[in-house]
Amino acid sequence: MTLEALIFDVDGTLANTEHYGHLVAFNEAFKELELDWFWDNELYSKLLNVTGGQLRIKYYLKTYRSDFKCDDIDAFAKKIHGLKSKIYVHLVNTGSIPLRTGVARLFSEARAAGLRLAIATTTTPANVDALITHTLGADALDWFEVIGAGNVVSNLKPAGDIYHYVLKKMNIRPNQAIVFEDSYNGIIAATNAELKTLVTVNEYTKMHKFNGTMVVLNHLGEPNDAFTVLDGKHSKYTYVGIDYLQELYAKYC
Ligand code: XBP
Ligand code: MG
Repeated sequence: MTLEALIFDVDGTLANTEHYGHLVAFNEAFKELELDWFWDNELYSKLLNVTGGQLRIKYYLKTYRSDFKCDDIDAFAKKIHGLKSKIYVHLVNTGSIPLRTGVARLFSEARAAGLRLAIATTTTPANVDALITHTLGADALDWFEVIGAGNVVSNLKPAGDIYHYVLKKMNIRPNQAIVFEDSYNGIIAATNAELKTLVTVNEYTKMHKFNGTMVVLNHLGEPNDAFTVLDGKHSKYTYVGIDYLQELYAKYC
């Protein structure tokens, strides 16, 4: 078997979307709807254990606002989420959310090497489209053979469904791909689909437990900005390029 494809999570992996995008947009939506709710970083870090914005809102209501009265919680969460998604896309389109270190370079190297690219995320599809086109260019969506996003599957991460969906669409086996993730839920999802992961942590996930991953890094690195290995074996490489991925692939996949 040879390395055929790279599959990327979006939130927290391609960009720090949670901090600069989702959290800001949730709070802005609460304000516009005149709700006296405010999610600070500490609370959001806990709420992130629940994937999917609508499920996160419902979890918050159940856990922290049990006094809140509402006839139809599902419809209310949907309304808040709809507004939040619009605000999020606006934030992306006004340049509030840059890509993380090494992401644009790796895409470019992977394309030059003929690797197939895909996305596997639980976020709303419009969010992915906005982030990719705003940060990488209008034609960049075409770089991805499959964009598995949102509720295209019924069970969000940590279920493996989104990864099974992407593998099926690409017609490849788990041992032909490497996954890029940032969170515990993401690792579990990929592992449930028998995929091997390279993790780049962020402020919300650096304390997560990552069992069974190939390597955990602080970011993908650049030729002039070395990554730090947080868990896993060191090698001669200091940034994630195709040669480093081939080394990991030969060792773990
Ligand atoms: C991302 C998520 C998403 C976003 C919000 O998880 O959990 O729910 O926080 O997106 P992952 P929506 O990175 O593992 O895919 O509000 O559009 O659901
Ligand atoms: Mg993520």
